[in-house]
Amino acid sequence: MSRTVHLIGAPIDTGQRYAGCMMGPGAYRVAGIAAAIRDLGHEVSDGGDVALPALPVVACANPAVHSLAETVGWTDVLAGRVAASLARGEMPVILGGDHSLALGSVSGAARHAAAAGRPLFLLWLDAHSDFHTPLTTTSGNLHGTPVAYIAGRAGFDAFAPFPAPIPAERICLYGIRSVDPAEHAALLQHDIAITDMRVIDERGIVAPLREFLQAVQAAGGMLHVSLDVDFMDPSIAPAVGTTVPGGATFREAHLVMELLHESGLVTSLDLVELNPFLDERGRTARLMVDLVASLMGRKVFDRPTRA
Ligand code: HAR
Ligand code: MN
Ligand code: MN
Ligand code: MN
Repeated sequence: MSRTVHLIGAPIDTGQRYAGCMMGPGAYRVAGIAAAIRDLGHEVSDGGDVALPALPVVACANPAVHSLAETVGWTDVLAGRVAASLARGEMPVILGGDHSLALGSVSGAARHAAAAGRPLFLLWLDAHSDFHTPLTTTSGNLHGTPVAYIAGRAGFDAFAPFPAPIPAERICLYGIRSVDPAEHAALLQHDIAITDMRVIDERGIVAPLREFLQAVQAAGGMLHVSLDVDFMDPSIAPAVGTTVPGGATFREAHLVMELLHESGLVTSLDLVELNPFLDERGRTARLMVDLVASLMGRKVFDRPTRA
């Protein structure tokens, strides 16, 4: 199926403390993301990079939190851009930028899904659960909070209320291997299914994902995929500030993307946490572009689609 893909650059690095994610959109463009998608028969437009609006005046009771006003500003502008792209019938692909951008991109997807009367599902491919609220984070890094915002947890007073919070059973955290104690307690209360690396080791990378995709399909849902560079093992994806050993291998990551392609269900995509300043001769940027190509239909050998 041929798609119309809309690239949205999100040069955001205020969600954490390593400078460099702001160069992510440029690195994806240099690595040839538009051509890679176009070569697969899709249309691609590039909306350029979003700009930070005038900062709102906001406050948070947790003194550890930093860059709150910037994060609220990015969230507002990205939500609008993603919702507008979906309303045009496009598949928005957000070129990050750290994971705080998902506060905005998923807000935009949720706003559109609510208007379209369709349930929104979320696949979170990440080493981290990102389930802190601004009140529970000890690092103060808001890239560790988007899943909590999306699930409708309290503590996000500085932000616009999340449009139609996603119920726990429509959220799938995949590849998880770093969860803080406060996140762990909250996840248990929210009953979100966690496919952590232990589950993937036991069951393989395919079975849990197929189950989730079948649920999306059965509900006629939209599917937002948020791909964090640290979903992959740092040995193949070193360009990230928060490396955690034991991540997905090269083939596991591609297989996830190939299954997503076959499902035909993905309606929007984030590429997050790439820090080109930490890369080795562009290999992580090129891996991410190749993964996007797999998600958009690149195959080594084109056999008829499996039943
Ligand atoms: N849980 C830790 C914190 O809140 C680490 C969060 C890291 N998040 C990302 N995105 N790198 O997944 O600081
Ligand atoms: Mn993340
Ligand atoms: Mn992560
Ligand atoms: Mn709940």
